[in-house]
Amino acid sequence: MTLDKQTIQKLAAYLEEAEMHAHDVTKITDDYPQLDSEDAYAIQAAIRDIKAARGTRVAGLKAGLTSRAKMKQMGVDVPIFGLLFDYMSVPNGGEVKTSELIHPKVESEIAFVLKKPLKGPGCHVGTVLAATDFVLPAVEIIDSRYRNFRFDLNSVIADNTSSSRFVVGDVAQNVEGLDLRTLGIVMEKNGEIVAMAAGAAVLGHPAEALAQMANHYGARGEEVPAGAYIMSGGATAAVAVQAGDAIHVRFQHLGAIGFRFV
Ligand code: OOG
Ligand code: MG
Repeated sequence: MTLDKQTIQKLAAYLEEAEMHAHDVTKITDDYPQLDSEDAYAIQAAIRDIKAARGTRVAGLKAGLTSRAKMKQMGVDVPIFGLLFDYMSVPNGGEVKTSELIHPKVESEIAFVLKKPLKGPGCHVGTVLAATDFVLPAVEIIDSRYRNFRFDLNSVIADNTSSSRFVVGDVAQNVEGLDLRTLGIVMEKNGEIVAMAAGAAVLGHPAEALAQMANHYGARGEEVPAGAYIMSGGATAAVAVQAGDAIHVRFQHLGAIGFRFV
């Protein structure tokens, strides 16, 4: 920790303001190069508290930068963890308003809902699968608040890992009998295939993202609660979108997700 409480608050307000007014800002490490990951997660938590004071609730948790494709695209090679809020949920078949966003991108993910809490340290793929109630297909719409979508690890953690919107599919499946490593994902934009992946693109197994999340929370004396909706991170690279674009993603065994940007 290198920042005092007041600076954490100031940077949280700076990023919250950028999100709410859909305007980009310079990355916070330009002004605070010494900022460490503890500071960054503290800023993320302060953003949560600002939103909570307005009545906004946490709707889920997410892991990010969990696939080689995403790590390479963003030049960062450590998984990160963020929050999803109630207003970010868009129904399958629905519309996303680009006027509320800065420079959105879409990525395909596998989401989990737990029946038992996960308590790190020591969680692994087996722990996660035993605690999983069901999995769902998901698409995340990320929207960095930073100019030109460029950032470093601590800046993006503070910016709530670029969380912006998410769409959950309708098909829930038990993990028994489902091999999440070979589960295929085909993402189309305006009828053209723009990205493809198998579940193993995410840390070898999407459940590994939740194991690392639980170990991260565990190191802070917190657990990942039962019932939580959790996204395991983009299996594909993220694809830039604009108003008028239609996204359609087919997930093997898990149905499809479709929505439009207006
Ligand atoms: C950070 C968020 C990454 C994912 O699934 O990898 C993320 C970013 O790329 O802006 O959500
Ligand atoms: Mg994501």
